[in-house]
Amino acid sequence: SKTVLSTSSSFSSTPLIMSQDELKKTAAYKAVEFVESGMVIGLGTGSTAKHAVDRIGDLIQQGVLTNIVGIPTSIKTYEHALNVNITLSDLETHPVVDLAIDGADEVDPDLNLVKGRGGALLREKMIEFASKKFVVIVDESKLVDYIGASGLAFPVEVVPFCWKFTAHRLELLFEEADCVAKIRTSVETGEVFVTDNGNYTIDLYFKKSIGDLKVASDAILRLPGVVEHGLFVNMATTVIVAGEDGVTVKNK
Ligand code: ABF
Repeated sequence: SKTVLSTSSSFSSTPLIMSQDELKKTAAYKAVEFVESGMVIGLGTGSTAKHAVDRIGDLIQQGVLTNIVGIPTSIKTYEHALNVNITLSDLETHPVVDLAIDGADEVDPDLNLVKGRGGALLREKMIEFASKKFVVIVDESKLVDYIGASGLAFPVEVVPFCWKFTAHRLELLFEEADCVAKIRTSVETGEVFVTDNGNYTIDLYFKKSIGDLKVASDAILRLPGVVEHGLFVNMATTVIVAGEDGVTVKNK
């Protein structure tokens, strides 16, 4: 089902041009409307999810939301959420999360996702798997016709041990999709990027479709050396998309 909410004011004849960051913020604020006092909330990572964390912090400060417990999906989000005074916990203390809010890199028409370009896919998947509701927040640039269509990285978290071997096995697995595997390096240092869990990230690039997503997901997970991947099949319950024409709420 689909709901479209207009962002344009009826008092203005000038079209409202929003920056990409404003679109992200619009989607994030809409998602926070689903948050209720007393909830355990999965706090996402990335520039879109950061707006949601800020908004939850503001509403707690204003006394609108009370008894909120946040479960951060990365060390970065942990630090940011502490700064905005959200009480934090983890999956061991709170194994059931009421609602998780997070961004994504690609969203297909069935609400399957690619995540992890922000480097936090493992904790994101663990926390979002434990969530009764998983609300994804994106600007419209993230919508794709099929997974892989953006031509951007499809991340796989691997153990550092013999990572070149794992990268090669991943390329072989997706030979028919003309897959190229690259180790992720840090933009700042040029060194190999190390995840919050002490692992490496192999970014896969496909020239063709990877076919059935569930089959692809299972095949990647069967490779020894792989920890987790950024394909989130059938996990999102809602996707909120902010675009120039308004906010669309897509429910699974
Ligand atoms: C997280 O942040 C990731 O899963 C995804 O890779 C990224 C999206 O980043 P942004 O919101 O900055 O576009 O949600």
